Amino acid sequence: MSFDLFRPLPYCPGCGHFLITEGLAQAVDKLGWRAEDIILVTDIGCVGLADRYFPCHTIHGLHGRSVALGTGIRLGLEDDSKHIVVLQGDGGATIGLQHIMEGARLNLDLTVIIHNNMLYGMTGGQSSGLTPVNYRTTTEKEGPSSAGYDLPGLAHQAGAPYTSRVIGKGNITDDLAEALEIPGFSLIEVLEYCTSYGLRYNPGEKLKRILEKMGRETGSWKYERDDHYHPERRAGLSSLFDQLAGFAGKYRCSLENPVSIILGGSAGEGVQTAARILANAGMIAGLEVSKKGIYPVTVGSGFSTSEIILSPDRINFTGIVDPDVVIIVSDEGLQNNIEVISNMNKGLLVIDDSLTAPETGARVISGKFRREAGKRGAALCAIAFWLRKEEIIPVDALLDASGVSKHSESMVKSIDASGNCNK
Ligand SMILES: Cc1ncc(C[n+]2csc(CCOP(=O)(O)OP(=O)(O)O)c2C)c(N)n1
Ligand code: SF4
Ligand SMILES: [Mg+2]
Repeated sequence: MSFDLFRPLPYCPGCGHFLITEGLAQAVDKLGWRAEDIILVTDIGCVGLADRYFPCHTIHGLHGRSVALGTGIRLGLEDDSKHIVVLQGDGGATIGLQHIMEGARLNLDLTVIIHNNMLYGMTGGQSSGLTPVNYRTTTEKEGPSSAGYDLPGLAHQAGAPYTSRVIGKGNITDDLAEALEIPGFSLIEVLEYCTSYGLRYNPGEKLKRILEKMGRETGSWKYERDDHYHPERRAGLSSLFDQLAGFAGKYRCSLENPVSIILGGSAGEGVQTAARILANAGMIAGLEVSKKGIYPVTVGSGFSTSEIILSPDRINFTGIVDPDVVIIVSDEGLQNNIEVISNMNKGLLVIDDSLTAPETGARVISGKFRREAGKRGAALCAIAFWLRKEEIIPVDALLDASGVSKHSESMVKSIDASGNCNK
């Protein structure tokens, strides 16, 4: 099976990240891994642009925390046949160094691919903890005076069964495949250029020469370890999912096809909570459910949107391109979703009556959600209003799901208010 990248890739011309991204796809092909068995975790930086080009599970986290995320996935996954691959820059590796050391020490089954272009590419070429002595950067015109970390060396010392360093030139597919294949923790550092900053400030510098000046070598370093973490070690511990187990299938639901819902409102107005309650209600009605939250990093201001899928069958793709239902309870939610609504040529738009629905091919119903349930209750009220009309799942399931919340009383009021929302 061919593991085709989506193209074109987003990097600047000549960027070393091309070689690694292409090489990784080829290495996966070489190993015969299936896309659904790969979980790609990407760090912040230009390195993190890669995830949307890989046709597998991807997670993009905070700067320096990709190894921590990979660790969480490994520890939480029952299925240890999944391959967790972390893509991180030298900047991310500096910020999250301890996570790498812990992964190596505990011998977690992860592969970390360090894109070492020796500086912070995405933010304009600042020095990182891996910048070599005298390698010129935006922040150090003559380059640092102290040596950057020897990452493969440190991870090796911490107990990694496999670490390696390669120069990002030619074809590195086999080097990547070797690191990927290792059971347990592996780290491969690829030394490469950021053409926009690294080469601009250090014209003519050769990667091989840089390495020589550092007194470091390419190669691989190994330990024999057969103690990598296995999910069986968790036997006897409870999982957060256990808390949901008792609810499953409590209500009957006759849904035959998946329903995708976009809920849009304002931050701080209970949108994500309402979406979670709908998702939980779906689960206690015996459905498969996915829920995503989309909001600005400021969290407490701006829009807040959630995407929920309710399905009688397994959900393989959690994206929503063409929603069946869009529920909008504030102007910020409307503006954030206006393009999706305008592109709808079927489905349903449920919108607060204080707002003007844009041109859309969807059927439009408006209701007095903000007036009846207040700004904090409007999202849940609108969901209940929709459920009463379409009977996708019983409103009782929504009430049940609200009952476990610490604000259950006000939530039940919001759901009850949905009976009075007709204009
Ligand atoms: C904790 C934190 N600090 C700083 C930033 C700002 N930031 C975003 S990308 C970036 C540089 C990334 O450099 P690197 O990890 O080497 O990746 P590259 O862009 O070189 O691929 C920085 C500093 C951030 N997002 N989070
Ligand atoms: S800024 Fe540097 S690291 Fe980022 S894509 Fe361009 S060349 Fe690559
Ligand atoms: Mg970098």
